[in-house]
Amino acid sequence: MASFEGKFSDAANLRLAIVVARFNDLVTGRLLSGCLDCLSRHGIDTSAQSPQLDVAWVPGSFEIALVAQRLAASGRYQAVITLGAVIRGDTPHFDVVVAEVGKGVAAVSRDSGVPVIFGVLTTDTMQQALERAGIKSNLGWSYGLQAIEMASLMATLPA
Ligand code: INI
Repeated sequence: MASFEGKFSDAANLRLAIVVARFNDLVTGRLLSGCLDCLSRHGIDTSAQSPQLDVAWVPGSFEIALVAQRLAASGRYQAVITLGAVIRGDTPHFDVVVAEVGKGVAAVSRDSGVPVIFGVLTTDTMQQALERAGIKSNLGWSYGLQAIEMASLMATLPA
């Protein structure tokens, strides 16, 4: 029996990309900070000159999947992390944005074979979003960890 699992110890060799939405940047900026903290503490160079990490900013969560698709298709990254915040109270088209980004990110990951981490918060209120972006915990940190785990796991699976 083969057993496959990702490791967190070889992250220093990874090349990752993050796609982050500017909409609700009070939230997404905090998610990005938490994510970078996780990556840095696992040995990834997160400096502005880093050869290991690229960050792409998009206007809103609706645009995340398109840019994630381009990055995943480039073959340069072992994982792509998406960060966004869609807040029901802010928009009558909440459901449209959520459906687009959710289905879009899943399709990009499946079609490209590159793990694309779904780090888009969907909440009813700004308070709930902020609680998940640093006031209580910072899910950006978890998304970084999940990217490292998935990149490592994919490298161990049969071709
Ligand atoms: N984008 C978000 O990331 N979060 C939101 O809550 C949101 N609201 O409220 O509308 C939002 N809208 C912008 C959308 O993602 C696109 O950028 C825009 O429609 C242009 O295509």
